[in-house]
Amino acid sequence: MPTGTLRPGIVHLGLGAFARAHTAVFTENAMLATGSSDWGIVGVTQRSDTVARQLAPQNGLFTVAERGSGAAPLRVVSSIVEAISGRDHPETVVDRIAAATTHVVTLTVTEKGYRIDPHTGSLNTADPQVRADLTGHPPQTAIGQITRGIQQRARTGAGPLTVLSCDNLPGNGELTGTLVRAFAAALPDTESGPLLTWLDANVTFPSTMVDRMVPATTEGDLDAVEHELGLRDEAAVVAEPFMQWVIEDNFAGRRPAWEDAGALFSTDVAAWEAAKLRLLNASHSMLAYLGLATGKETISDAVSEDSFRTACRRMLAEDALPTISLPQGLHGGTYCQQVLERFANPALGHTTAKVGSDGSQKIGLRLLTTVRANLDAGREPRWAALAVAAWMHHVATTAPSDLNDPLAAELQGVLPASRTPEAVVPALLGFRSIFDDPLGSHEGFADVLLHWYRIIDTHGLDGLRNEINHG
Ligand code: CS2
Repeated sequence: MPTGTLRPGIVHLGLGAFARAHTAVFTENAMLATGSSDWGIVGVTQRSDTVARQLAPQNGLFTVAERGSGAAPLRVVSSIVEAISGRDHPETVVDRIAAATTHVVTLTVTEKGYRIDPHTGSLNTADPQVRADLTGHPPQTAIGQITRGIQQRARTGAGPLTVLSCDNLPGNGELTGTLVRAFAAALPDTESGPLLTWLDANVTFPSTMVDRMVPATTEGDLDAVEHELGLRDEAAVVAEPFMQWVIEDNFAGRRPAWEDAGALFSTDVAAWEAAKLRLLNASHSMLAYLGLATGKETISDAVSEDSFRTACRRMLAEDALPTISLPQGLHGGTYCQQVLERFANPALGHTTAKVGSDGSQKIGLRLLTTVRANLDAGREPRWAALAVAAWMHHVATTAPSDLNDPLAAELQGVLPASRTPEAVVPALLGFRSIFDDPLGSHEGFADVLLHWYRIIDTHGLDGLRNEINHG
């Protein structure tokens, strides 16, 4: 699209590679399909200002390079009209959310960006940054930014707003609404009362399910794009050809015609999200931790190990599929087959380290849901337990400074000095932010975890091959 002609209509929080390769592309496609120019995106980076700095000299333009079979030619995307560093310009972020021209706030801030208290499922008001945001400092957390923006809209009468979470969390819309309301309720009474009344009447939080594998861009990717494009694009992203977006149609005001760009509007987003988390993301995590335990650098390397593919297939077929309700239009067997084919894309370079990061935030949603459902039904979640044991092994064998997880220090804190399987498994099972009661004290689960942990720790890849193939 010609740059400079778009009007901003969306504020996006969390301008990482995923947002550029997914949300920005769907939005540009919707504008191209309808001829609308109302949906320019104001992108906000959260903790690091790198992407804002990369995009600024390029007028927000960036390249999407699809990798793998069926890849489209390079594409320059122009739907981002402004890129702001939220860390450095928090007041501007609030102003943009509060602008009357803004109708939708989208967010991809990853699981940890929501600041959820694992014990209550609501906002962690003990988090130092949440506390600072509540005291009236220019907000730095996504929930603080959104709530302060809504508060300013209420004061200025800027009109309704839709907040659209695009992160891998079940019921992400409802959850975001709960967190925003919890933030509003924690403000002084004089502020919270009017804010909550306005919010209830003017703001909605639809749920969505997003899907596209987008690895972190490497220098090698940038060089390859430069070679193909003839220009250096510091903000280029690589992605698989596949992309999907399922959205609950509950908008407070105007929205882009994302359906004209291939998004599916559905009343059953919860089922789509559960299927994605417990099939795709669960097996992604399983491959990541099995790969990390056996020196495999990428997801495609991990899935090309026959025994790991078998373990994934069996987890999907025996543990996950029997315990979820699929949305209409999704065929479980076909979906699982496609997911494994997508993982095998050798051109993507999706690293096991990246997918394995932030495990404390991911395994509960992806794997322990399935574990619980099986235990409740009196079945042993043998394969899901393998993935959890591999995560435990990753936590216990990674140097503290290398463990990429917001709870790294707390996890290190519960690990015993002796790293034997018999010591590590119960110690991590006692970590209540992840394994609540009764799961953390379930003997059958502890036994199957210990079984797998011993094999990984003592016999490595050969032991895994033997046990998976003959188990
Ligand atoms: C991955 C996801 O990094 C991860 O945890 O499992 O980012 C995955 O690539 C996406 O959800 C695919 O849509």
